[in-house]
Amino acid sequence: MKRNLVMLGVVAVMATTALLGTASVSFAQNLLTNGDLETWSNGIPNSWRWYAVAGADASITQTTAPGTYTSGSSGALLTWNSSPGDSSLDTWDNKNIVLPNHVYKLLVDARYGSGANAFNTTLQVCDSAGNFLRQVRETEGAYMNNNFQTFASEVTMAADNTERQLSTRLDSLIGASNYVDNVRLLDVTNSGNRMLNGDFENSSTQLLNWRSFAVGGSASSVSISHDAKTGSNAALFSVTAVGGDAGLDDWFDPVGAIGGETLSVSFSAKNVGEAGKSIMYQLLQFNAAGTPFAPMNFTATPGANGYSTFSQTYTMDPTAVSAYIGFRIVDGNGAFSTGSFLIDNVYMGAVPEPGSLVGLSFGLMSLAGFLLKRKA
Ligand SMILES: [Ca+2]
Ligand SMILES: [Ca+2]
Repeated sequence: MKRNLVMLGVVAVMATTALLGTASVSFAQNLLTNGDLETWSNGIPNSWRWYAVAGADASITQTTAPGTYTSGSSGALLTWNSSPGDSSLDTWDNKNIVLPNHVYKLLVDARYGSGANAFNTTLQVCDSAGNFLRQVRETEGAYMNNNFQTFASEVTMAADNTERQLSTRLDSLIGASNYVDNVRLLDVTNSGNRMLNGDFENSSTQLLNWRSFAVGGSASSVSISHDAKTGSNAALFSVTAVGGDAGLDDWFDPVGAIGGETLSVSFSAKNVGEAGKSIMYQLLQFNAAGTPFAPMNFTATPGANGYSTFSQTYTMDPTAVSAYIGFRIVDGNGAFSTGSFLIDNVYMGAVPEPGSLVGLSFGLMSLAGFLLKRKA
């Protein structure tokens, strides 16, 4: 989960589903054939390629025992013994045709098997003839444990016609084995949440791609709470000492953005600490060189009795390729402060998060700005 990869145009999001009021949202469909690893032939999941070359000592096994898969009735155990060579489970022979200026999100369920803590997911970007151009590679080894977690990444295709195919690749390449299942490649350009793990449901114990930080004498903590707005998990973010900046953000994996588009941004939060404190949330976009544009700061003041939802629209510069959101805690004067908040359902996408469509379906477009005030 490295920022330089993101600057190449990485993005990811969870698919959302909803049918609310008179508005319907089309769900992003899995573009992968047999992404759930249910059908196999000759020891290989159909539509996938397994290869081990140049001396690589690696193997793949269909798994059906409880706890070794997350969808249907089977998954795969991928084993890489320490050796030279190259090996992976991938879709190189069955690449997905993709569209220019579209954002694609990869989701992979994986858990530790044995050996080293090493596991990588890669989106390989190819031209229309299938020639390799570049890749977005996420190293997830540090997050692996004995429970399945969902690892996410994202890529934005170039605006011209040069990038037209994607291959999905899973590997570790060193002495490690991992269980994998339920691999999904979603087009999140026009629907779906582009945030990676915006609902904090991808792991019951870790924040995964979220970053928490405290500098200049500040102290903060972040953990998974089960007092959630939706699903089972939310982020509990607390600042216990103030000296400099402290925040919770998606710095390592900002969402993929398309120049000139307007993104819908929303999140839910609850004050579980000192009264009178607010969340300052910052929106920031970057160009292809990784240069940030001027940040936009907004203040939200959730109450202590239940979650409140805040939303905003965010228009991209014509040269922007990614968009960031970060949360800080401030006092009534807008200064960095101690405090404690639960945050859930962080959403950035081309259309409002499905829950907001109730308002849209009745013409209440003013949802954006609801309970928000622009910080001077
Ligand atoms: Ca499965
Ligand atoms: Ca949640």
